Amino acid sequence: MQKTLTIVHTSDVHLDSRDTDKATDGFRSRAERAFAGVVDATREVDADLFLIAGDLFDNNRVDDSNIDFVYDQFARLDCPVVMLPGNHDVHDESSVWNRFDFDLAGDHVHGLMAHDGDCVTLDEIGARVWGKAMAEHAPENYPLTGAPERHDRHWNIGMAHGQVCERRVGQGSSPITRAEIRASGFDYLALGHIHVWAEHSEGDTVAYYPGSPVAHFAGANGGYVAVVNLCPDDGINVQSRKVSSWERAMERSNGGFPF
Ligand SMILES: [Mn+2]
Repeated sequence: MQKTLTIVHTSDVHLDSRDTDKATDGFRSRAERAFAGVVDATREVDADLFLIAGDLFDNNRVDDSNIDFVYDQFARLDCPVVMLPGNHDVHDESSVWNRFDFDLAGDHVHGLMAHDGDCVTLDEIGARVWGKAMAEHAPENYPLTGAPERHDRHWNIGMAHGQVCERRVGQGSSPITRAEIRASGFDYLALGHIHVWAEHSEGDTVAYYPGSPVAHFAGANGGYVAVVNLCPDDGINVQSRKVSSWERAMERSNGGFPF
């Protein structure tokens, strides 16, 4: 049965330890620092569920130390974590996800890794989370095709990494049409790929891109996560929460001199 839930939703962290010249506060990169900030926010709001909608890793060749960093961050959480690959960490033969050890990450960590769609049922919080791992970021990859029927006893959560558009034709890779969102049956659709905050709700489905939590990747007004409250009586409320700031990144990248 549906219960009141709080979800923290992020995407597009682009973890890559090569950004070492921006190391501060014990982190090796702005992406690491921002991701730790996302985990801090997840703890602070006492989230029931943490969603990462693609591009957690910047590419499939990232050093194993980046994966170890993610294990360490997930060890700070006790809520379920559900992750979907994106186009930078695409789920192919050479995928970083083939090196990710879910046993090491912990029982609370789940990946949606099937190319025809995967669904995690979390009865303890009354939620089902569906998403389809992309094998290739291509115009023929349709992130919402094959979504399951609704289960009315659960919150029906979708995850999709791609570009929201009017029509598939001529709209680039991994298209997600407005009509597909409207017909999806999801209560909440956790989008990823676009680096700035944007709402794409359609019909009864609330849908957001939270943008990258790394302000440096998102522009002057970036650096947010989405905090999603789902309430059986009052519906779904989504708020942005700042986890990193451009000013701070600029200040730090100039040796602490603010200008
Ligand atoms: Mn992407």
